Amino acid sequence: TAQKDYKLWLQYNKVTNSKILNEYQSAIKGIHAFGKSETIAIANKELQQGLSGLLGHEINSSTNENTTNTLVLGTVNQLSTVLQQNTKKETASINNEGFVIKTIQSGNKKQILITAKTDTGVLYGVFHFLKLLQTNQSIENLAITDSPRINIRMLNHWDNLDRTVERGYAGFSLWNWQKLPEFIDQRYIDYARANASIGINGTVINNVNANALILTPQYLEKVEALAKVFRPYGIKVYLTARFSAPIEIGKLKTADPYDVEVQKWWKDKAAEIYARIPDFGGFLVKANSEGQPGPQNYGRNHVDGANMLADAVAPFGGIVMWRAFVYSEHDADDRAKQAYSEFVPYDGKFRDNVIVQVKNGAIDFQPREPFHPMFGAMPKTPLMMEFQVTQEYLGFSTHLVYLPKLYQEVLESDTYSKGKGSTVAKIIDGSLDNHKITGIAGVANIGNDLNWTGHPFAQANWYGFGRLAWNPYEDSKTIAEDWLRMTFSNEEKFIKPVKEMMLESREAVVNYMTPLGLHHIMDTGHHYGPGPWVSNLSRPEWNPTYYHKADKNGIGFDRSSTGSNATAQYAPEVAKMFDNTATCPEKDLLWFHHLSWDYKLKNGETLWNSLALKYQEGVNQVAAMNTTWNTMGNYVDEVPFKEVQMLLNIQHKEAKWWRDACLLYFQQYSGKELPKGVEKPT
Ligand code: GCW
Repeated sequence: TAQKDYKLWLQYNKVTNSKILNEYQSAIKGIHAFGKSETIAIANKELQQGLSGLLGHEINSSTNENTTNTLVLGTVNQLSTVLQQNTKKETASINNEGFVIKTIQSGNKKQILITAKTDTGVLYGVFHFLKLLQTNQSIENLAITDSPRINIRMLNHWDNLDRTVERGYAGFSLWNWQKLPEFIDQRYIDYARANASIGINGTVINNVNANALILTPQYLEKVEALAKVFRPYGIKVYLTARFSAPIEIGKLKTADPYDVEVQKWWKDKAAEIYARIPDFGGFLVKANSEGQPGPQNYGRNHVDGANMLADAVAPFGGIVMWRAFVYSEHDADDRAKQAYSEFVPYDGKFRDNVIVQVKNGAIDFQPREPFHPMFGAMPKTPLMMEFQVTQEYLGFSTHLVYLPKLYQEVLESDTYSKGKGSTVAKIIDGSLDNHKITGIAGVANIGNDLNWTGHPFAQANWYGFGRLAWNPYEDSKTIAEDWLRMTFSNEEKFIKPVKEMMLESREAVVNYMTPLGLHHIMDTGHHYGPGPWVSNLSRPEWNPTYYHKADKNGIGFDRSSTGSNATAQYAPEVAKMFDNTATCPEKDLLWFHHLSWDYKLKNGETLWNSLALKYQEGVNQVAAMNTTWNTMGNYVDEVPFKEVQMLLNIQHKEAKWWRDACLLYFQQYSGKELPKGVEKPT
């Protein structure tokens, strides 16, 4: 049964509702595929596999194109003239990766057509069609046109060459460097297929804390083999570039971006990579951050570094994704302000093929952070979103947390950069500032665990990331429901309560870890479990005490105009809202303000009482998740059912651990009793 988890959301279980099954069986008698590319063959095979599971019998995959009740697929230019004419309007409205799914009726003949401008578009259309069946929707009269809103939809693997995964909680890296290039693990193919099913079209296969060896011929040969596997699935490979690679593997004395030999070294390296991988995507770079080398080592700046690499890949159509995750111990009055200060002055100075990759919040992938102030502040530079799918600060792959809720909250945030309605989504999809290159990255939660992600429900975070990358305006509720139907069951008695549980899980983790705007109080280094008391680390901004600043007078980080003034990095409307305790959303209160323990919240309770009640609420929410799950045994396979049960038990125990540890610690400062309703620590 572990095999079932492995299949992710592509279970293709036989449709159980007989009316719906009937509808599908009579509408789909055969498949006809126009075109012979590898991608079309993959699409055809996926349909056969999916349909034989869903309908319970094999479907003829080489049916004559004129037969009624045939599923017809192919790119627009391969279709018959009649079919081309029939979908002219629809195909004109899609982009290169979009697709059209349309019921075509002429006389007694009825067919379903899946078409697109490219083979990859057809493949995406096929997965979309299968999703309709997996989620039991009617296919009676289809008229669907859909296109991705963001160009680059990618995973970032923080995978090291020794197969350890930084912040990975699902086993070791998928990439078996030792056996590559000759040995192609089936897992690479299944990985590509799963990604294609949600529209992911790029992957950075190695860690941003980079090892220059990946750029040597010995490794490039292996990267080439992976790229070959991914290509027909529409997925491009990207690599991280260690800035000091010219020294480490190129025998140069410097990596100074102004040095002509260094520039030439990168140009030659790019040419060497493209000779092997003609569709290589480009480089992702972490520079001058957490000890990584970068242009600042030579007195140069981010623009100098990024543009040098951009010039090297430009002739081949490559891009550079330059990360904005920088902070320094030398300027540590408020870490949250540093990326903005280092980058915003350079707006408009980057080459056309550079995109700056910004984490969703200004600190580091916390259970909740206000959106990063860089979004909206660099209109002349394309900014790409970096979300974390792996749960570094959210209970690893042990806690059930449905992350699309978090992503959606960020994407919907209004930056006001061009007045009301300037949401983060509109910045990263390029629509607000008219950018040609647009991107979104998710730090992968995937490893070689049998079920890929460690926690069965963490599969939903991979899935949901892909869906939001395709359409950042989608509702995370719809995504949760689709995922549940595709993965487990279409029974309403299952869907409704489990969906509720998923949707609440994000707020639960915020409540039992960092309510009311608290952040970064996890134990240090590994970031698992509470550690608000830690204060002895060498760099000030590594200590949890730096972030919560609890004392007898109160708690919270004053980032308002009376404090670090980080609020001033936002557009005036947003700055004003965060700056004032009366208008600052309570969920972000202690992110922006240091308030007395007696400060009254909107519900009339003191800050101390509210904090304690929030911690308790988090524990209660996890208890409720347990109760819900315990009644779902009939709808879920035995292995994932039991796994989730055990994991929820740990999560409940640890929610209490968080509550007790944090409240006992903060109580030393507040000097107050726990309010009624909050369980006493045992
Ligand atoms: O979240 C922090 C992590 C580091 C990571 C860094 C980054 C890859 O603790 O492990 O390094 O961010 O994003 O660069």
